[in-house]
Amino acid sequence: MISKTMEEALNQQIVLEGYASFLYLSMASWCDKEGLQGCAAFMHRQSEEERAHMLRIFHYISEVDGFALTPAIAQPPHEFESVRSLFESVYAHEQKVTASIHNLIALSYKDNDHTTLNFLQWYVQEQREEEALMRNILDRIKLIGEGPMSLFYIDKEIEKINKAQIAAEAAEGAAE
Ligand code: OFO
Repeated sequence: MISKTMEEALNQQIVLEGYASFLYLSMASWCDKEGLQGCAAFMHRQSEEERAHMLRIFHYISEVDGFALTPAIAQPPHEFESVRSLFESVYAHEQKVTASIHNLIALSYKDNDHTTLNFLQWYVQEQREEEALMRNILDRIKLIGEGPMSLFYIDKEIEKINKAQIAAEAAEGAAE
């Protein structure tokens, strides 16, 4: 059984993860419109991942006898200045999610709630990996540069990263 405060805080995290899922879906659509197929595929996969993150919390709340709420999601932006600014927004959003997970952890300690503390460890690792991935992408975009010719190479690079992510996830799934 979790505290009422924890239940509310976890429901807020559902909102954040759900927003991330829609934000990345919106980004996938923009990438498609710009002819960036590699980036679009990357964003579609990220969007699915965020939905899975949201559902993981949703199920957890029910499991510990709380009341999980479907989130009201604000419409995310659908226009982006450039690929670089798009990935900068992703990185900023991931940092926000990390801070929110850390606040949930602080609340778990305050509540002496070891069950939720244990549940949240998965998210700590996930956020570390996500932030590192986004920093890596931004570094590559900076290296390639952003002229009109660069977009093709950026897109190829993101496509490569996306395929590597899919392969890593498949390997992880097979090991489980
Ligand atoms: Fe679930 O917020 Fe990103 O990973």
